[in-house]
Amino acid sequence: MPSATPSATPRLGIRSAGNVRQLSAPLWDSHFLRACRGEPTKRTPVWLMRQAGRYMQHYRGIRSGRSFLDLCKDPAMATEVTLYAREWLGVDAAIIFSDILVVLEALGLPLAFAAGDGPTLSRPVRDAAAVHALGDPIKAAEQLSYVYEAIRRTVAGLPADIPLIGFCGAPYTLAAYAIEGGSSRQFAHTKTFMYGDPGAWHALQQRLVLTLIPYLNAQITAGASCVQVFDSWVGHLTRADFIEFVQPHLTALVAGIAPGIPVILFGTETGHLSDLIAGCGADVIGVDTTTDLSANWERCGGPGRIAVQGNLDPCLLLGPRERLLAGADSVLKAAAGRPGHIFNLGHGVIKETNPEQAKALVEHVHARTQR
Ligand code: 1CP
Repeated sequence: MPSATPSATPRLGIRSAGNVRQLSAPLWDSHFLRACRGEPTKRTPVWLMRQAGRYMQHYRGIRSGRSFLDLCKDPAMATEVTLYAREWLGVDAAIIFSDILVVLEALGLPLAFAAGDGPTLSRPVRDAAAVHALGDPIKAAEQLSYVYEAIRRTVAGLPADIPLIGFCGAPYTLAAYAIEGGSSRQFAHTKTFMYGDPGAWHALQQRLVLTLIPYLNAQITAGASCVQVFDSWVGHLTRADFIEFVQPHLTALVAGIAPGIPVILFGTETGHLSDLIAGCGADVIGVDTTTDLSANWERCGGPGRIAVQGNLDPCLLLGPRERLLAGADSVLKAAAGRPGHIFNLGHGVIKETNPEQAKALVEHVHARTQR
């Protein structure tokens, strides 16, 4: 593989230590990775969280007759779903088809996705003994070899200038699923555990971090050239709780990821936490719909310090085309063409979305931002 030298002054970011993994020149210079590094791009890169999923007929066809987890564990199928969505939408990056919860299964928690319902983890972690009973982190990361195989196959099938994003759930959000035993609205069990036995909480966070570091690095070795950490539910915490219960662990996770590979930290309703999240070492901060993109960018240090990703309301994809495109223009206006903006939704594509709307959005962002 030909290697490339950095084509612009590296950002002030904490982790961008240059082209350490020796990415190919087309990848290094891709719109998406340039934007992650805060460098100018010929157009604003765009991808959509949950771009492969139930809103696509192709996905529903592949999924029919199989459980969601079986699909995740079949590298050929996961590759097919990832590549199809990327190509059909014409987006600037692919994200590997998988789920954040497979890590909990690999740590020994039985996981199921019942039709139409959210996930269930039938042996919730509710005390220190359950934390200690979790599996060995290195063995858990090894057990996820089907993810690495899907990444190898996907990278082989992608155009040379399209990066693949690897991902994981953040320690807080994974702990919340492990403790609740599934989805939650108020996270009462999680907070009871966290406040009631901080020692066990920190032990659980450490066990997760020790698993997620080799997991993400194996994804990078397999070919992921960026990673996104989904901290979907961390917005439920106050700043003080974030500092006490989350910050040290998220910081340790980011510090353990191979240098030179951009890290996107994403959470919803995290406007009050974004500077703290950025301070954990993110190269890119994910901005959700409820949060002002421009104000938050400045709060995290602004362009030149960090890149931003977001933040169109996914519900706009359900409405009339004109309103959708006007909404996209508002996001672009907030970013104001400043280097380091990656266009995305504020959260994942909703399953009722008409895929044509998603495709029109991608084309619109590309057309509007040619520079
Ligand atoms: O076919 C089906 O029935 C399964 C639906 C589905 C899909 C397509 C689930 C179940 N997960 C996924 C894929 C998925 N999940 C991806 C694929 C890549 C892509 O974006 O195209 C990713 C990145 C995730 C990540 C994920 N899973 C998150 C973080 C992102 C977010 O939305 O905040 C979370 C919280 C999950 C848990 C999860 N997986 C699936 C469900 C129904 C849930 C629960 C959500 C909840 O608790 O409300």
